[in-house]
Amino acid sequence: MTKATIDLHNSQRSLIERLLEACGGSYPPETRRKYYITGPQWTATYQGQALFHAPTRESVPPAEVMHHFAEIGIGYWSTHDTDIIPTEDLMTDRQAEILVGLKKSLAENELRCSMVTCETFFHAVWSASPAAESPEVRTYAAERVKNVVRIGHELGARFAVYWPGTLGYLMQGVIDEPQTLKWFAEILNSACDEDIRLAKGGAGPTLKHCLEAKPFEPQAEIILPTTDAMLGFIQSGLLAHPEMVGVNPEYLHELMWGGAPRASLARALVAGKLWHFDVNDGYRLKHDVDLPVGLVNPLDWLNVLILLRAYGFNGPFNYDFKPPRTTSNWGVFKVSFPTAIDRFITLWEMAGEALADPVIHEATEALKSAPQTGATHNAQEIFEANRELLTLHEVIAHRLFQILIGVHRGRKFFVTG
Ligand code: GLO
Ligand code: MG
Ligand code: MG
Repeated sequence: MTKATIDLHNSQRSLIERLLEACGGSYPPETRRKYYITGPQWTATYQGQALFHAPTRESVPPAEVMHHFAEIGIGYWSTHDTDIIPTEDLMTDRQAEILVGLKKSLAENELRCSMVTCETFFHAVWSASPAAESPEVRTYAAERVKNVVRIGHELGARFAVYWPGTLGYLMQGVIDEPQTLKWFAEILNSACDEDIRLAKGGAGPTLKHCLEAKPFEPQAEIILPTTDAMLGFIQSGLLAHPEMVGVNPEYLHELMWGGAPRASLARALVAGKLWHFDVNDGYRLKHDVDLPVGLVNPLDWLNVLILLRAYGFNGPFNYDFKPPRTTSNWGVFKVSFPTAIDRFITLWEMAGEALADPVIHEATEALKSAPQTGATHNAQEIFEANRELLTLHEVIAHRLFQILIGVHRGRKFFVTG
């Protein structure tokens, strides 16, 4: 880079810093650290590439990512096995050396590893999925997930996540779905068995194993496309240790199939399986754009957080987003992560306000104490008794909008001209 380019970049950075400062509303690192926010290695190092896009950024090694996370106030780090260890070095002595270095970097940055996940979608070996027809692919997959469990214990993680992105097909009729599901379950059973073995050997409590669904991409059709499908799979009888397995819904993955993330989360909550949550944003029925939280659906996000606060969700919020490819390497840590966290904290606090809001409270209580007609067989009479009361639904929705834009705190808008 020439000196002129370096000067240009520095002046552009100053401009961005000045404008961010002018935005205000950011929280200090100590405040950010109070939330169970986990920063994935793969988000930080994402280079902006996609099927039709060349990379726009350099990759960022774990030690550097951890240093940035510590500065921002992100308390936890998560990783795929292959984000930190090249595929050819997995399960070798080199793996052990790399883990020693990572533990040192975690300690130096006062960071904790919250979650480990197995890459079972990128390498060519997974072209027919981890639960492929070839027994050797499946044996290798089982070794890989067992290894991830060992890495998890080594790094002090509490969660293991499995996103079986390639468990599906591009062309119809080419795989045997029930058989594939059985094979996939056997792989997960190996991970749980290994975990139990390690726990018995004194490695500490077993990990929480969380399944993550996504409706499509990279395959056209996915056999376990939604969080509901995962919940069904957990109870299918195929898993040897269903009590060790829960879900990691991802906000955008539920939108992608046209579902309501809040309702998906609610179903996982009542099943007692909502253990981990991937946070990001995007659009219904489009591909996995993984935008930073709150930039597309802030009202929906507010409502998601109201639900999670109301029902005491205490698991990690894992920042599984992709910093936009228009953002620079510098911008990933100066803009993407801090602003995404600050929007989350703001929405979390607003969710608290909504839960304490007297208007919403009174409206909700009034709906629940609707007049009792005693006419349990008369639809029209019951409807009439509720007719005016039900208008409260729209009042609640209006109030939530006001909370989102700050009117409830006296923010005013004037019509001019
Ligand atoms: C892809 C998924 C992916 C998983 C990750 C963790 O769309 O969201 O990022 O969350 O592999 O298992
Ligand atoms: Mg995800
Ligand atoms: Mg995703």
